[in-house]
Amino acid sequence: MNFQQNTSLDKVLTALFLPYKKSVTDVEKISKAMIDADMISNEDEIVNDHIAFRTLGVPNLGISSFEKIFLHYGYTKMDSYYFPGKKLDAYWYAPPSLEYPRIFISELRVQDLSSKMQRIISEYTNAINTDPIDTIDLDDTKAVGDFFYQPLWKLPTLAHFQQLSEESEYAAWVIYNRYYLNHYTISVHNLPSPYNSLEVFNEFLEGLGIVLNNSGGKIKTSKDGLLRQSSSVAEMVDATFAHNETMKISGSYVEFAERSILPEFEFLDKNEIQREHRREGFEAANADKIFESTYLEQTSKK
Ligand code: OOG
Ligand code: NI
Repeated sequence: MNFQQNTSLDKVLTALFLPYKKSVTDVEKISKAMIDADMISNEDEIVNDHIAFRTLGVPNLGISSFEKIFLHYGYTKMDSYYFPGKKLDAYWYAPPSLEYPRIFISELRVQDLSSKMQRIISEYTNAINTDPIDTIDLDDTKAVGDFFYQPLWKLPTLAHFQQLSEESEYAAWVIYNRYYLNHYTISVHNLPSPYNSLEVFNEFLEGLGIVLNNSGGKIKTSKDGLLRQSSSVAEMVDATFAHNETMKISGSYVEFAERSILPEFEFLDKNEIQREHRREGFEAANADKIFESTYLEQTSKK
């Protein structure tokens, strides 16, 4: 992450990253160990492949609302993905220039849940009659930064959180965590050898005590073999629900991506390789398993 506050987009990304880094202690643990192992000399040298957000697909919320922030900052909407089992839709967004991370935004298909779940969700969202994004000045980086962590609906009850979890752990996560940054992603291919291979980097992480998501295997590989991804299991956070009830629930996590050089650029010299020469985009089958980084089956391994 580059913390030079040069552009408005830098300011927004920094405002997003700092609360996330504070709550996900694995972030700093990994950066420090990477410095100690001479992979990088400071955290700013880590190339952030992408960041991800989760949303609820109801009127005035969801992707069509949330994406306005990043479209305003010059991002371009790219491919869509559909996850029938998890009842999710998603898009990825290409940044205005290559030094910025890609963005992955998913949305719960609330209309596909049981009517009981829909009733619980609407208890929180039905008071939202206009798009909350339209109330902020998108040029005001402070207002945008604050918006990500601002409550948009009342604090959920623990009972509702638990009921939602039974049908959709994603729904429960969003009802509590809202637009909290879900993960940032270390570009493993940019690291010095041998750490630029996900196998080696994962061993390094496990040596630090980082627990990896093993749903579908620790390394998720795209059909073309060129995009490989791993992730930590989410950090557990102390959540305070309505009526001051508390419970430890899943917060956010860290992802690790290795993008290989596209076959048409394999003739290039190593030092000529830029981001545009590597595999772009995302892969639905990889993403489907990465979502589970916040699911109980994974977090209970911690
Ligand atoms: C996003 C999971 C998908 C990827 O890179 O494919 C993903 C989430 O957990 O919200 O991050
Ligand atoms: Ni991701």
